[in-house]
Amino acid sequence: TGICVEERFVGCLLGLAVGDALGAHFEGQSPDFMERRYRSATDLIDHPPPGELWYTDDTQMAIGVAETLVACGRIDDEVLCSRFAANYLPQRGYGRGAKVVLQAMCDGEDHRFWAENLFEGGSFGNGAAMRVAPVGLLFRDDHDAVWEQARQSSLPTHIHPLGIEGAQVIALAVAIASSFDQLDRSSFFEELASRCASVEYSGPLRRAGRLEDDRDLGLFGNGIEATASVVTAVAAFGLTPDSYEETIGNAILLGGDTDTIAAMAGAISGAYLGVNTIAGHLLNNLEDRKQGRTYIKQLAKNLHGRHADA
Ligand code: F2R
Ligand code: MG
Ligand code: MG
Ligand code: MG
Repeated sequence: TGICVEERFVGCLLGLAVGDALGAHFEGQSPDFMERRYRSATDLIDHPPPGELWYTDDTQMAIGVAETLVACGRIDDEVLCSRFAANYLPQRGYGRGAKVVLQAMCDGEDHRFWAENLFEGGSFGNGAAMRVAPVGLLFRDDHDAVWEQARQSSLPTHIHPLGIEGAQVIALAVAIASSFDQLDRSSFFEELASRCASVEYSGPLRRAGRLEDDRDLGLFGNGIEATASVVTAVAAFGLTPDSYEETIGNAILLGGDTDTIAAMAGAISGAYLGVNTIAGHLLNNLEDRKQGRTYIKQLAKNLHGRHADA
């Protein structure tokens, strides 16, 4: 098909934002509610809630990661924290712990103390995975670098090994997806699984590689913990790699952490299929003030410029 690399960078970041913003309408709903409201993924995509699509913390923090990579060519902890603080808007809807850590960053306080102590062993929320896609794009040609830079991008807020590994899985999925015209599904899942140190990811990733039926997607979870949403997002992409719409639609129909699962699945799908795959009626409805659609598109192009220079 020959999708150019810049289209993939733009598709990834806008695919993340559109998945987040559409999913945000349903965050916290039960699977039963979703099933009663929509007949299928296509039904949901064809009949989105009316009005502008507003993105949430997932996109806002992914913007901070991308800005850092454009400015530094890698994750610089100080720059990343200053971008997170500058972009912090509580009304975007952040995780309970993330809010405390980010407020401390804004106030110039010891945010590391909170990242280490709010939860036993640190956070394994999906907040590091939801924002990591730009890392997978910039380092797509070096999978060891993807793995290490994804870890670095997690540390300001998520130091629990399962929070970090969730981010590493999503970043690598983006890197691989952005590199192929014709994805080999079994080697995709096998590479992801074999990189993982935790059985919490490697086992489900291998099962996801054999998934046939979208009705089984929910078995991988729909929760706010990385272990209950990262594999689900990758599995949603793996089921329908040739359709961005079905991928995010199936992710959102699961209920639960819909914005985040659709953001992660949408980023992988957009990196594989390119920006032209995203339905116009969704993309054109994405908010476009300040750091909206136009800004995100330019940010993706600048990130691609960084990649081309490397
Ligand atoms: N928070 C939300 N949505 C609900 C509220 C939105 C509402 N509309 C509003 O306006 O406030 N969504 C966003 O949060 C998720 C990402 O969360 P993140 O950044 O990982 O935050 P946190 O607090 O670090 O982790 C989330 C929760 O996971 C549980 N948890 C994490 N580590 C734990 C541990 N070691 N032990 C026990 N539990 C742990 C906690 O319940 C955390 O609060 C995304 O969905 C994003 O969209
Ligand atoms: Mg969110
Ligand atoms: Mg977070
Ligand atoms: Mg969420």
